[in-house]
Amino acid sequence: EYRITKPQGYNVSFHYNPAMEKHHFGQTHPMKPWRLTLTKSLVNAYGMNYAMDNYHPRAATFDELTTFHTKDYIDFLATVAPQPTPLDVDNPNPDLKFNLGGSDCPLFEGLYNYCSMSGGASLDAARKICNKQSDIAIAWGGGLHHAKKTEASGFCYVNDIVIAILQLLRVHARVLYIDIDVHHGDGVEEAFLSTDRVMTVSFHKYDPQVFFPGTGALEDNGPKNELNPGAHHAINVPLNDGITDEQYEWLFQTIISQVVAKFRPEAIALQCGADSLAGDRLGKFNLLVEGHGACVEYCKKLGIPMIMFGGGGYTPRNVARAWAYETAIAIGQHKNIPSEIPEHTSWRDRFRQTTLLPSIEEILGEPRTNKNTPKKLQDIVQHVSEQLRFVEQ
Ligand code: ZL4
Ligand code: CA
Ligand code: ZN
Repeated sequence: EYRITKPQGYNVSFHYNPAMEKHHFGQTHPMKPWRLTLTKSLVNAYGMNYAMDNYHPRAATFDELTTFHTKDYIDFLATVAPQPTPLDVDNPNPDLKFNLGGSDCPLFEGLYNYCSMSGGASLDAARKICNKQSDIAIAWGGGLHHAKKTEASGFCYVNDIVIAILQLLRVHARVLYIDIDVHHGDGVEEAFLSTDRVMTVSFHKYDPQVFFPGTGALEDNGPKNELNPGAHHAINVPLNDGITDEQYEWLFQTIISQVVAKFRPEAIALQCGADSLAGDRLGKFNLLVEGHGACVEYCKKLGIPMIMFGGGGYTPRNVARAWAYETAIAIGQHKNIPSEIPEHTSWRDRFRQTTLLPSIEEILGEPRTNKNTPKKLQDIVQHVSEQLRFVEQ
């Protein structure tokens, strides 16, 4: 019934491979690929598909995956036999390598297909930005920011973001990477530590002894030596539990406006991890879909070509809400769609909920205690401003 018409002169593309959802990390593993299906069904229920170019991208090839990863690692990923999920967390099979086969990065059935589809969709999005067919390209199946050159980490095996940014760098002089997942975007940061053509900015919960991956302190801005052009090009925004929309939006806009003024990116890669939302199974922030989406809206308004990636997000109904709402922001329709989720999605039956934008009380009952003091946020902004003074105009 809903059908949003295509805007003239502004192109948004949606890169989605429906075969990703068939993959399972294992019972009770937090990462649930079917959240992508839930997202897509909500996007379609609102008729947003009519306002975008929809692509079913092919899987990335071996050569595409090895633009970042080593051949050894991708060879192993492509050929290793699936293993039952280990129950003993600390003692995964000693024959396994590359940090594979533990409880975070299990060797599930179809793993290589899953990874190459995620990478393929993000690379397809990057190509549409490079050839200017899209102003915004959306790849919710990507955003797997922890994967390293030769190692899996934190539910991530292939770093589709790095592969997509390498593609953007063929055409664009400078790319800004922004990461609003509740975890530190360590894999992307590490990949570009030695170049001044990529600046990385991650907002995340930071509590090194307790919270994964334990990196991303305020003072970590890339190796500082005279010979490293990448020095000062890694920005970290460490946060505590309970941060609110108001605080997060203020930090995001204050920091990103300064970064953009100084770095003058020609393209933006935005990782939209939805585990920074209130009510997430792993994250403990108090962000609403509106607050999370305000970051996306702010980036869109910069008028710089942009890829939007997925990432974390462990309460599937909230992930779908956020990514559907952010798809609406991309096409400029978020103020026009009703918060009441269309009847035929059977959201009422499945989740006993009917709104796209629930209040914090509807999500949590009681919000998390906010452990972010105004003083701490001021100090963060102060430190970032000082770092940016080292970045050449
Ligand atoms: C699980 O229930 O902090 C994996 C992982 C599997 C099923 C059964 C096994 C039970 C929570 C997490 C034992 C699980 C123990 N199952 C996991 C140091 C850790 C070692 C592993 O959003 N145990 C590791 C990774 C993080 C650690 C977060 C975020 C990705 C992203 C982008 C990655 N790893 C302690 C935890 C479960 C599980 C339940 C889990 N793992 C929660 N946090 C982690 O940034 C996509
Ligand atoms: Ca982050
Ligand atoms: Zn995360």
